Amino acid sequence: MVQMEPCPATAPRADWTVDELLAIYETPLLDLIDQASRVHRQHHDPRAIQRASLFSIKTGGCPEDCGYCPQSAHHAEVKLTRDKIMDPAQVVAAARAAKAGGAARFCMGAAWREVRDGTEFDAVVEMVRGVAGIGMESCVTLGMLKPHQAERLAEAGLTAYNHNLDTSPEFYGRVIGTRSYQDRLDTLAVVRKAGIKLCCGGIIGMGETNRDRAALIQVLAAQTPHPESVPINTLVPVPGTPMALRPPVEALELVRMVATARIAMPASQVRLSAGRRDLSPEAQVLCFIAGANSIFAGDHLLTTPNCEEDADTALLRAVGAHP
Ligand code: SAM
Ligand code: DTB
Ligand code: SF4
Repeated sequence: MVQMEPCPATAPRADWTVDELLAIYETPLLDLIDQASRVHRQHHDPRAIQRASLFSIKTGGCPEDCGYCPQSAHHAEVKLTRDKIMDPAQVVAAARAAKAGGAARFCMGAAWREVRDGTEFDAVVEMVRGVAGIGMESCVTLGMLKPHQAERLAEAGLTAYNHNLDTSPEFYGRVIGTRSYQDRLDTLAVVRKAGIKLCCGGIIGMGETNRDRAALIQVLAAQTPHPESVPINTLVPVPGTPMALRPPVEALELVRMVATARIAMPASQVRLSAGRRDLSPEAQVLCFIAGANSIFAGDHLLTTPNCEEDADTALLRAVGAHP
């Protein structure tokens, strides 16, 4: 049998440069969407749009100072009720309900800087085992992780670990002071080594430039293999956080970000994440055309409201989406 070389135009590349990605990001929109859509269709069924459900298993009081985040203890003016770790049985019941509502993936978030061994982590491992046991993809985001902890999560059946780089290395220090970009990269390597898939993306709308957006995608796409899942969040400006008064992002900028991520990481799942509530159905459809193939469904994200379930059902029906 003749061995076929992979098509050079679409084989995943790890050597994108920031300049190349910035040029893609700034391509006239009609051409950009067309290019991204072609790449998307070469690698995915465009009507396969996954619904993921988000659940906060430990809310608020986080020692990190992330400028965007309502859960940081540094932003004392945010009105948020802190909650300690949830009971695993309750979390698995929520996962079961999400599955019945059409979600294929259940994502659990904890407002921690890092994982500490002990009863709380034992509870998380139990949640992961329970979610895997009902046949859903599972994802957790718990902050920094040590190798033995990643191995325990892998053994419990965890599908993916979410750990966002959020923005470019250059802009990072303007957003977060309590940890470094390298800390983030180190945890990503620990996750990979344990054989867990990576869910890693970022946020637009924090005051970064187009070059910062391109630089974030450059770092993501330099991972080998690419993160299997790339969440693209738009800042949800929460009163009491330092970013509460940031001007909203133009929907077409989000379309550009999705398209650039899709072109740079053709085989990854690109997730239209926080901020979707402020998008019209038309803007969301443009994101799907440009390569987004997953949404967070459900009436809340971690601490902020999400889209109405009926509106999502109507949108997904209109585009002919199937899981
Ligand atoms: N503490 C863990 C961590 O930071 O990795 C997990 C939870 S943290 C809430 C998960 C992600 O949510 C962050 O990395 C950030 O990208 C996103 N996020 C948090 N607040 C947000 C906001 N106001 N708008 C958009 N995205 C946000
Ligand atoms: C991701 O990139 N976005 C999700 C998930 N991963 C954990 C979190 C969005 C949080 C939005 C603000 C909130 O609801 O607290
Ligand atoms: Fe803590 Fe994560 Fe929020 Fe940062 S993003 S303050 S680490 S919960």
